[in-house]
Parts: sequence; structure tokens; C-alpha cells
Amino acid sequence: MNQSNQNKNKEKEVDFDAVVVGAGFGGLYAVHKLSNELGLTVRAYDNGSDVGGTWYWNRYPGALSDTESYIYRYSFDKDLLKEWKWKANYLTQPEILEYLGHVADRFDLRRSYQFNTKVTRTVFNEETNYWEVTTDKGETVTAKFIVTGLGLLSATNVPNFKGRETFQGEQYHTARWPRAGVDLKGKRVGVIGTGSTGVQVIISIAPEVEHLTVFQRTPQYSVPVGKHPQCEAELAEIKDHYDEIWKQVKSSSVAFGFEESTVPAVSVSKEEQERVFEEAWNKGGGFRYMFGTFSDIATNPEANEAAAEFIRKKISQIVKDPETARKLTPTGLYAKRPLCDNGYYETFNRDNVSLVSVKENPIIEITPKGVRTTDGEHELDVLIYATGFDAVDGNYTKIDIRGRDGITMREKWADGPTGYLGMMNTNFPNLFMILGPNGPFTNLPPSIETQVEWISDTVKHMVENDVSTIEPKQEAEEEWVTICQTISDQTLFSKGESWIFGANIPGKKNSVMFYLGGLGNYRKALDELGFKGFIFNRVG
Ligand code: N01
Repeated sequence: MNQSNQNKNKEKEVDFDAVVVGAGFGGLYAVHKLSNELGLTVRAYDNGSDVGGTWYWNRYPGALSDTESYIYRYSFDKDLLKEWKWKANYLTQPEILEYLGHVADRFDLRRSYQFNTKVTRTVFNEETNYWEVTTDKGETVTAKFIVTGLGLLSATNVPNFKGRETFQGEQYHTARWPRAGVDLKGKRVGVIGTGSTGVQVIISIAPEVEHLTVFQRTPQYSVPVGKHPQCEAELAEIKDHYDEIWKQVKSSSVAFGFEESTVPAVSVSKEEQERVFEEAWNKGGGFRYMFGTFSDIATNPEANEAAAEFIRKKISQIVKDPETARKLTPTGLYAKRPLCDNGYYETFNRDNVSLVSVKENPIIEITPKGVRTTDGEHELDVLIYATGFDAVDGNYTKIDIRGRDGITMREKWADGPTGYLGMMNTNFPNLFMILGPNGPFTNLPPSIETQVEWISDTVKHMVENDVSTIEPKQEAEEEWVTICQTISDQTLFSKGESWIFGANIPGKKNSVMFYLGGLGNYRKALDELGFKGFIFNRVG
């Protein structure tokens, strides 16, 4: 038997064509494409007991997507788009979970999954060109391809406060909220963190609890979300225009369903700025406010300050107690992922809500009774950590991923995670990441679809052409990372401290983790680059 046949035989011994990790938007679509469309054998894993990914875990009160319902979904199936209905222009967590459950049933995706299973280790075997995938159940399977849909925001960040384990009440991270829910009625509750999650949880639980103490480190700029019911006529109108809608979304920058503005704020009068900001404030939506009003808010400090000042003015009008308003008012750049809410600042007018600025009065420790800051002890029955995530690479570095020459992903990413086109890595052949580092920063489902379709087209090409491995060339990866860095340097985002650059995790090196050039340009780049930046190895 010649060498080529031997290798072909080795390839036949593989357990699965592909392993998919994750059962969120990305993993589910990858299973559908690889299994239902390409006819490959697929084994999929998820640590949860069912599908949902991010939306399986984030069950905290008030959890809502901040992308409008009509585009927070898959676009690949016209019948699904036509049939599935929703009640309001934003979706709550249970509604998104129901939708993903329906998708899993409709395309028979659960049959590929092994739930309640963590992938703990994946090793690339250079002799066979297969990945060996090991789970926490002690099973190891081999596969030619791995597709990881681990989620951008799924490795939780719980700050290591002194005395955390001594607290005698209940404590929860928002992204690990118990399925059965938590009874907060009549309780003294503390929330640490005022990002998108904190804001939602605070608004939602304030009317129910006896007292709510909000521990805020950095004040936030937030605008109204503008949630309202969507009637049958509106749904019909949307459904009649889906082709144009998706075309627009996929060629736009942030993919939030509106045309990004092309008018710089600095080119118009103060009065015109006010008019446009007021209109966006009344319509609702954080991304719309930041990118739909003027073209230079994320790039020009003067325009940024105008947008920020408008929000500050609103805070001073909404919040009645001047001291609380002062603490709630941000002073720095408006340059994080933009927040929107259903009455955040108004919540602080409630008698049962108090605000502690932990910038002014830092948390010293968690005590058996509550939280001790430099201005005293705040007694609590329940403590909620809305403290975010070790974003992008957090879930990758938890898995022992070993590529060529035994190099680990942790080592490769020691100076910050990188990825070619946000999907692949040198030395990690046939490992495709959905929403890996240096991918687009957008409303996620359209970016996820873009990547999964690229991955599945690539796999199809490899299978049809007897290609055994694909991996990016070193120089192509470096060039892509430089492009991401250059674009990022042109924005103010790189100057605002947030999870987008890894700044929220103590000790994590700040790095450019996204392609901030927009989905339309990202899709163009995928088309134009084709397979130029890749090394292919043929079977045999
Ligand atoms: O997390 P975050 P998140 N002591 O990192 C504070 C998506 N998402 O879960 O700002 C005290 O933004 C931290 O303070 P600071 C969305 O992409 C979407 O809220 O770092 N405080 C901050 O206030 C979003 O951007 C939706 O100073 C500490 C908070 O905890 C992303 O998830 C809903 C602290 C963390 O904010 C992350 O949002 C929810 C410490 N030691 C989430 N450490 C929607 O679709 C951290 N904090 C609407």
C-alpha cells in the first residue's frame, strides 16, 4: 500500500468528520451546515443541559437583547423568517431561548449534541491530521475539523474580593443565574456592576426588593432602548421586506438594522446636534444613538463629547437627588459598547434604591453580613455580581488546546488573543473559531452566519478536493492583526477601558480583540482574500 492510501485509510478511522463545541447561535448553525447540508458526521458538545449558549446561561431578571427582534435571528431560512413571530421590538431571554429551541427542533440539531459535557482538552495529532477531543466525562473522540462556538461573553468574571466566601446570604453571578429563579421579594439586595447586565437587572428587580444597593465603579452612558409591542401589521411589513433588510444589515457596519450616519457632528450646528440626539433618544437604541446620529462620535473627541454631554444633561433632568445624579454622571469618553435601557436613571428616584460609588468609597471586603466599603457596612440578604466576563478568549484558555508541535493556545495568546479573519490561527490547523479574536464587532447573529457560512464553504472545498489541512500563513495572520490594530487606533474605543480590549480583567494584557471595520467591510475582505492567506495540505 502506498503512502497516500495509508493516509487515506487513517482518515477513515476518524470518529467524526467534525466536532462542534457550543449550542448557541454559532454552534447550532455550524451543526446544521455541516451535518444537514454537507452530510458530514458531527458530534457536538455543550456544557448546558440544552441549547441556547449565552441565552441558556444568562437567565438573570430583565435579560433582554439590545438588538431589535427582527434582526436578532438567523437569516438563512426564508420559511423560518416568515413563520416565527415575536411580541415586541426587543426580545427577552426566555423568548430567545424559545426561538433557539425551535431552531434546534426544526432542523433536528439536538441529535448531534451531547449536553452537560465540557470539552477539556483538544490535541492536534500531526501524524493523522486529526484532532483528539477529550471531555470532562473522560471520553476522547477524533475529528478532522473542530468548530468552536464558545461565545464571546461566557467565561464569567467574579472579582476576587476579600471575604467573598464568608457571606452568609445568597450570592449569584448574573450569567449563572439559577434556572429555578431567585425569590428577591422583601429582601435587601446588592448589585455590583453597572454594565449592560447590571443596568437590566437593577431596573428589573428594583420594584420587587425591599432595598437595592447598587455598587457602581464607573458611571455609564445609557440611552432609552425604546421597547414597544409590535403588531401583526408591523410584522407583516418587516416580513415582506426581509430580502432588502438582510442586504442592508450585512453590508452595514454594526449590523443593527439602521443606516449608519454619514454626517459628522462637527459639521452641523449645536442646535442641529441637539435635535438629532433628541430624536435618537426618543426612538431608542444604544447603537443607533452612537452610530445612527452622526458619523464621528466613535472617532472624533469633539463629536464624542457632544453625544456624551447630551446624555449627561438627560441624567441631570431625570435624577431628582443631586448627589445621586452627580455620582451617576459619567465624565470620560463615551467609548464602550453603547448601553440602552428601560428606565435606568429613573430607577434611582425610587426610595428603596441607593447608590454607592465604589470609586469614591472602594469595597474593602465582603463580610458575613454584606459588603464593607470605606464608608461603612452595607447589610444584604442577596449579593448579585453583574461583573461581566473574561471576554473573547476566556473560554478558549480554559480548554487545553494544543496545535502543531504541542504549542498551546494559552501560550500563543499570552500577549493577547489573535486570529486570522477572526476564525483561524497559525499552528492550529482545521480549528475554526466562530467569533474568535479579531472578528467583527456587531449585532452578532449576522456575523455568526457570515463566519459559519465561510467555515462550511471552506470545509466543503477541502472535502471535495481531498485537502487534509488548512491553516493561515503567519504573515497573513500578522497582516490581519495589523489591520485590526490600525482601524482600532482610529477610534476612541481603544481609549475607553472595557472588556472589548480585555481591560476589565485584572492582569489581562490589553489587546485589540476585534475587527472594528464593520460587517460589510469584513464580508468584502473575506470575498477578496479568498484562500490567499492559507496553507493547504493535500491528503497523501
Ligand atoms: O459586563 P461589563 P456586562 N469592583 O464588563 C463592574 C453583553 N450584554 O455583563 O466599568 C466593582 O460591561 C464594571 O465596572 P467598570 C454586551 O456586549 C448585552 O454588563 O469596569 N465593579 C462594570 O460596571 C455587554 O457589553 C446585553 O469600572 C466591578 C460591570 O462590573 C457585555 O455583555 C445584556 C468590578 C461589568 O460590566 C458585558 O456586559 C447584557 C470590581 N472589581 C450583556 N469588576 C444586551 O443585549 C467589574 N466591575 C442588552
